[in-house]
Amino acid sequence: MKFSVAIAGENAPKNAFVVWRGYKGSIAKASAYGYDGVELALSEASDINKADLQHYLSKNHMSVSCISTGLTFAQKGYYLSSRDEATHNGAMKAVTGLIHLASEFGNLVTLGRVRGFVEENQSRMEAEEALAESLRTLERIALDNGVKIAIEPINRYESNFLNSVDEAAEYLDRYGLTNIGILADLFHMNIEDSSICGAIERNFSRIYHVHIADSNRHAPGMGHTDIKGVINTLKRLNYRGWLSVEILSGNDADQMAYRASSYLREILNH
Ligand code: LER
Ligand code: MN
Repeated sequence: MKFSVAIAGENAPKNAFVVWRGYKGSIAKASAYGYDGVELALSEASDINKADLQHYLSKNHMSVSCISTGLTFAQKGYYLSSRDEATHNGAMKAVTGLIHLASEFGNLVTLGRVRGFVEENQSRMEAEEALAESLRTLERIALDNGVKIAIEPINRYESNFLNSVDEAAEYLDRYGLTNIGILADLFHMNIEDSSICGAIERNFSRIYHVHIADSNRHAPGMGHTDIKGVINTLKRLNYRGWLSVEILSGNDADQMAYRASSYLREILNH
């Protein structure tokens, strides 16, 4: 199993949920701290210079685990299920650009809050259908480009729509979105799923990516989530995807990132 850590560009806004900022320094540091790759949080493809990115990756023998779209929502305010044309079109355009970028870097795009939510005066069914229609188009673009898409269930305090892994899997099944997978974030799962290992096992064919954080959203090993149990379940199921560290980094991001990678390496080596 390979590990990555979430990073963004130097100028990413404060609400970018990443451990480090600045591609050059973050990629070098991630490599030095024992990670195999980086997860890139981008708002749109033009956030990054592809030649520079390739150079930093090659120099440090690193890969991209996935491209995450949290900033498309957090920075630009775009989301797929929106009834507002400009907001919806902005999301479609940004995600399409990120799918093209992912065809060269990581081959996976994850959709968290950019999925959207149930708006005021909108029924759940309307939000579900609007998202499904967007996903159908994106699914086709992704397939044509050899890229996978995973939606991320997000806990109830951050979103009113698709909170648990079981719920997201049921939604994808119901709308026939067979080529779309799930990003299982252990922090959200600890709040929403009846059993983290149970939900992973039940929906394993859909699990394309894992965000790893402990119950308090600090480095794995610092809370009470059974991280070892989760990793052993993933190992037993022959999980081939990435474990990507997406944590609150506290006052010392370097120390937290180092702690996370050494704890994970220790578990995987035993
Ligand atoms: C994004 O991956 C995530 O987990 C969210 O909680 C960030 O708002
Ligand atoms: Mn996450």
